[in-house]
Amino acid sequence: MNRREFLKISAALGAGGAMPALLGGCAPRPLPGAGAVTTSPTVCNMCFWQCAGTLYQEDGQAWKVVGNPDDPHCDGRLCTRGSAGIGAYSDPDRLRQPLLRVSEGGAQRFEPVSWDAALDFIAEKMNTIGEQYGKDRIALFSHGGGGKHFRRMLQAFGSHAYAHPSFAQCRGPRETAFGLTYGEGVGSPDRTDMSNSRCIVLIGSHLGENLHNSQVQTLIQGLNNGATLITVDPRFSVAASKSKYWLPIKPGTDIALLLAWMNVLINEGLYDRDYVARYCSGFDRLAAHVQPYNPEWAYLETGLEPARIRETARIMATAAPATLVHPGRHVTWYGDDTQRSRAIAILNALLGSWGRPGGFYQQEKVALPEFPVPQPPPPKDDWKAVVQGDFPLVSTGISNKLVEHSVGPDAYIKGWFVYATNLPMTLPGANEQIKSAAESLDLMVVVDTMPAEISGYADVVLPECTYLERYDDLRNAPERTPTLALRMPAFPPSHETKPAWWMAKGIAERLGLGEYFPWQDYTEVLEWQLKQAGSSLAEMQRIGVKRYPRKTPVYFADDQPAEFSTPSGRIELYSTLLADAGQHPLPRYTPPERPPAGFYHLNYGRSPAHTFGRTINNPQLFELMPENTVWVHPSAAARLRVASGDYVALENPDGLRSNGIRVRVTERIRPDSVFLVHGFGHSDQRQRLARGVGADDAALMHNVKIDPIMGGTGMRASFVTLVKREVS
Ligand SMILES: Nc1nc2c(c(=O)[nH]1)N[C@H]1C(S)=C(S)[C@@H](COP(=O)(O)OP(=O)(O)OC[C@H]3O[C@@H](n4cnc5c(=O)[nH]c(N)nc54)[C@H](O)[C@@H]3O)O[C@H]1N2
Ligand SMILES: Nc1nc2c(c(=O)[nH]1)N[C@H]1C(S)=C(S)[C@@H](COP(=O)(O)OP(=O)(O)OC[C@H]3O[C@@H](n4cnc5c(=O)[nH]c(N)nc54)[C@H](O)[C@@H]3O)O[C@H]1N2
Ligand code: SF4
Ligand SMILES: [Mo]
Repeated sequence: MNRREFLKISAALGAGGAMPALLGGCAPRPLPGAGAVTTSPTVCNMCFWQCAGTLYQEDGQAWKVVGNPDDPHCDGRLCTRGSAGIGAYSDPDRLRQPLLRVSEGGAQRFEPVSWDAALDFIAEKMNTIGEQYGKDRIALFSHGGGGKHFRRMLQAFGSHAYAHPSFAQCRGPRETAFGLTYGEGVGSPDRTDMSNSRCIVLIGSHLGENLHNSQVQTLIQGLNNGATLITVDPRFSVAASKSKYWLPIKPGTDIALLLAWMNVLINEGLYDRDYVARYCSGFDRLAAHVQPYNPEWAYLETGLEPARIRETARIMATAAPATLVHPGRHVTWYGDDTQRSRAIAILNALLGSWGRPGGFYQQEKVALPEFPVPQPPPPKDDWKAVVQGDFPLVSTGISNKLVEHSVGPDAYIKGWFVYATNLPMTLPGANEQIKSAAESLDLMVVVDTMPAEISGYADVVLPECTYLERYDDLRNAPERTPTLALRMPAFPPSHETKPAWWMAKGIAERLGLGEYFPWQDYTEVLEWQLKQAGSSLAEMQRIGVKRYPRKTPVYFADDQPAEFSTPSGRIELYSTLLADAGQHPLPRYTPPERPPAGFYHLNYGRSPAHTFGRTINNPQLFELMPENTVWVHPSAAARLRVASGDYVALENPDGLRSNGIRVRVTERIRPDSVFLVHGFGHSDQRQRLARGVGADDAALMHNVKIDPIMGGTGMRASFVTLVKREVS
């Protein structure tokens, strides 16, 4: 028997009650506004944009959540998913109490246990791992603020290994590339100044479907002010439909286009000479490097007309420096992603847009000290040298490398804490590896609000209360206007759920590390911090969002030298760090693999109605979009003999098949590709709305390309075909 078999436990555990009623399962109420209304501030956690909002209750019942008008992340408006936050709170399938894996008579199952029993078990296992292998062998995977508390607890114990999927499965190549070029990354929220742009170039960023709130709003402001929109996307995206130029590029060939654009700007003398002379290094080498890559060469790679490439380059130059070539966000595509992101960073430098109005502005946070706690002891070992030594330019954890180093009896990593990330649907094609890791690990703790797939592998599942039921850290994101925002509980925690800080503190105390959590309640931390920032918890509970005056300029000042944290102190068009590391110091184009006969590029993206897989079971959002469809071009549909509405499975070249998914025949996708929205195809039976509906793109990925510079997982090099099936 497996040491840790995947438990598809019955819906009776961790969930309960009747089948969820749609629309949040709220009891019927009289007309809204007729009862006693109370409000409390919150920060939305339906995605990671973290918009500040206000939760309304009427006669003690959840009513609605709306945006805070003072908040620069949302400007008073929440998106579809944010407006459905109450559905996450009222979802009847939520985890309700701690669960412990038990074996009885050869069978494994989860047993609901008390918090004491769950935390005692974890502390005991950690100590055993510490004695047997060393205290540095437990890794944390985390996505979201609450992971911070587990990180502190693990560091105090001696374990520093840590990764979040928003690096190696998302923004890593971009942050690495901009870091190499400008000495700093783009950050979150992205520092794009689109409301002031005169030209905006979107390279696969499908803003409008990607619904990062203020970013979509500033794009619309830019367009209303007359900005020209150029969208490069193999699919006719929502953004493409708003564009003056849609460039339906052959998948995976963007670097060829970017090199050709640089070629035109340099050879026609359209780049910002003054900016380049003032701030950049390596221009001559770049100019020589791009000579072979003219638009005629790029045409053969990208399928885009040379005249179109020249015309769009000239439009960018005319609008510069108020031209934003958007850096994208989820950029782990073909494995050469740091090179593509470097090309985007360099193109922006040639246009002079970094630090200029309409390009990239400079962000500022509120000076908010951390609550004083002891420093953890220094790590015994350099875990990065063990786990990701092949990627010396990367200081962040690489989640896929941590998983690799958790498989087998000799693995370095012996225990996992997984906070708010559903690894089986997040790491591409990694299901077998996660299964093997689960078999070899001595401890797996999953902290989630929902019975996500990863919890099926856990020894212990810890149920967190939702964001509407807890305090978290103050939001202090870098912004145009430094701003603090408060998340506070509107409701007491449902069932036996608890906030992350409480769990981490409980484990630390059992390990004799209570001094790292020197408070009884997290409000003590918030109160102390707010006092340092000239506010108070009472004030923030009233206003939710507080703006502070800026201390630094929003853009580069013409009369002051700008400084860059690169080895040369300048914007590095030619990257000395890449050269020293044996990587290509100037952007290098690698032609992508093309699909084998009968197969199609597997393209995927977002829908405005959902965030990854985390909202599919949300009753309000499920009603809006209960399944994904696979987009197929009419010519491909004719070849495959499928029509809109047909029920098919997707099959990859290894013969792996998805759940059933419906076909949508549309001219909006190229004949060589199919497209689906990521996040569907849940298998855990405890998510009663989401289970079994739609297809999961992550499971189908068979050709994951590792970026040689930052180690991330390129997810766009996989292929699928369609297999007809009957409706089940
Ligand atoms: N195939 C494929 N893979 C992808 C992507 C893709 O498009 N396709 N996108 C990539 C990108 S851009 C990213 S950023 C990552 C995202 O990857 P993840 O962060 O893993 O995203 P989710 O799948 O939504 O998993 C989030 C988990 O957090 C839980 N959760 C939600 N709220 C809370 C909370 O308040 N507390 C706790 N403890 N848990 C909570 C949810 O129930 C869910 O199980 O995935 C990457 N992987
Ligand atoms: N509603 C909603 N919004 C979200 C999220 C969500 O889950 N739901 N997730 C958020 C997160 S964490 C992230 S990282 C972002 C991700 O959002 P983005 O960074 O905007 O987009 P990607 O997912 O990388 O790209 C999807 C687009 O790339 C196109 N594309 C595919 N292949 C190619 C190619 O070879 N070249 C070019 N030029 N384009 C190509 C696809 O057709 C699609 O339109 O979205 C964020 N916003
Ligand atoms: S963009 Fe939407 S889901 Fe994301 S934090 Fe803002 S309101 Fe919430
Ligand atoms: Mo992401």
